[in-house]
Amino acid sequence: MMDDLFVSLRPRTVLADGAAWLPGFALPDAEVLHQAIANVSAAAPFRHFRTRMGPMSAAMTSCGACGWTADPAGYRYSRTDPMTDQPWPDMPDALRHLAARAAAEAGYEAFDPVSCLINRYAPGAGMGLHQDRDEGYPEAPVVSVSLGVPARFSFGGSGRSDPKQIIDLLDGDVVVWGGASRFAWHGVSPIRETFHPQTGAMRYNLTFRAINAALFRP
Ligand SMILES: O=C(O)CCC(=O)C(=O)O
Repeated sequence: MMDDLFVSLRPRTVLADGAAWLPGFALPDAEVLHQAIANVSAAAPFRHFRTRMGPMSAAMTSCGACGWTADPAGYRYSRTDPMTDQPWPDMPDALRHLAARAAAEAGYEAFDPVSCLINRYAPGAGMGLHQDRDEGYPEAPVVSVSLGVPARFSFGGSGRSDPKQIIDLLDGDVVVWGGASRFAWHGVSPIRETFHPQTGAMRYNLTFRAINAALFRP
């Protein structure tokens, strides 16, 4: 009841051509999402990838046919987890269906993600401004699901210095960007120290992507 009231106070918002913010969209699936995160991270543990710039502040894991990895040589999507040399855990159907429903709600029918990157942010962790441009599938949107403590999300245009909208993403919020916004610059400010009953001090974010299979590496 309170959830319904809260969601109705934060209406669905078009952020830009092709981009939508769906407050609370994933709340009904929260239990399933938390269980999926626990199952995936039991098989493919969260880790802080080391890039040329040093360790990333968000811990990451993936599920699906390919996962996102980084090392000092660069970023890529790989079929196997470099930590275990095993394929990434399967993407649970409930996650795939949630992502497809959110995409459809934002106007993208038949979204079929093959990769789900799961980020875990402790207080102080964030993600610098970037574009998602290595997927080789510009016609498919990115679907991003927030869980746990709030995050300040910056969403700009396809030019790095374009003006940014700053939105506070809460538990269960979903942002979808595709079409004219597919290459929008976006980032997450350092997470503030606060508390959520299901995640403690943590924020989780799941990003679903369709990726051109020709770009998968072993
Ligand atoms: O955590 C978020 O809200 C965004 C995550 C993100 O931008 C990414 O994984 O590329």
